Amino acid sequence: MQLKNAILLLFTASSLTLGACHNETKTPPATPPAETKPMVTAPDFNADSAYAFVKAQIDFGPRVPNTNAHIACGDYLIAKMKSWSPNVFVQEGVLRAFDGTNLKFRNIITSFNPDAKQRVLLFAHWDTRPWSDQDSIDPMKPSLGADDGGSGVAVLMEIARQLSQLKPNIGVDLAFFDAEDWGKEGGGPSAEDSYALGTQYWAKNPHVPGYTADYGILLDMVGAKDAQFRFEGLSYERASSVLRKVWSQASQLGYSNYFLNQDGGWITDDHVYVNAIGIPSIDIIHTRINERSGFPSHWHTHRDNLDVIDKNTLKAVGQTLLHVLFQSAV
Ligand code: AHN
Ligand code: ZN
Repeated sequence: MQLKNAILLLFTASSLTLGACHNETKTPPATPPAETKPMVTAPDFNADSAYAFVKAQIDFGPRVPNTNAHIACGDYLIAKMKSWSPNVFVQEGVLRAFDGTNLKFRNIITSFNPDAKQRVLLFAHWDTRPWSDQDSIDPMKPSLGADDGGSGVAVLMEIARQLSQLKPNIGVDLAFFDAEDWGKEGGGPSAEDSYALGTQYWAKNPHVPGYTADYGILLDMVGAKDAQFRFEGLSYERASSVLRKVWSQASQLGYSNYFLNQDGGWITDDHVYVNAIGIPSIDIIHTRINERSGFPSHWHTHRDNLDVIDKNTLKAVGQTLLHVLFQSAV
């Protein structure tokens, strides 16, 4: 507890210092001294574009494995990513869900600057849950997964579009993992490892043999109005420097109303399996402390549709990530 507080204090102090520097760099002198490093400016994250990418996924309907909508949306995502990078890897196969269903899956991984040694992995799941089991109405029917599935992928698509135009010096890999959300509700030993099947497959069979990255960032439910992101337990334990980097960047950009300096509890999610292969990874996930589930009230309900999506949230997350990527590139 004491250690945590110390780290928190340190991080607040450093973000204030960096914040002061940030504004001064906006207008460089007309003739910078020769020894000055060129400034790397992050591009503007376009939230209208990201919103359109949420809607495009939603328009296919729920992206539940073994459905036509899932196939069609997968094809769409592959085509879009290929339009922005020549390095798109598609892994496909069949995975056995906890209930015995065989899920046809595709993991879609897009690389920028594939030969760079310094790499960052950004990831999200693109499938949606086959049930709306947190809803009292029609719990056996799927929801549209606008936030849960759609939002993370949309933010990464907009980042891909930006990276295709303005290349950073570092390598960036964007992974859309499949078969995340066909997991057992309620936790317990039988729910263990029932989520994130696509990521578990990738961790055992990386798209490039021996693949590694300096760190990873998972986006999960990053599109709802007034979203709140907290320090998730495993992220704090395994990748506290990444949490610090991201939260401090968000704070410099004025997004501290989304990125809270609070404990967020432990969440089983795709980042568990990426951490397990030695890539320190955080989970940017919307949590709600006043909800019994710990997640926003639309989570796993039919209310997870386009109505909950807010461009301001997409902007806060996307702009923060672009700054993190372009700062790492200096
Ligand atoms: C569990 O529900 C065990 N983990 C949250 C993973 C998840 C599902 N994220 C979005 N949907
Ligand atoms: Zn879910």
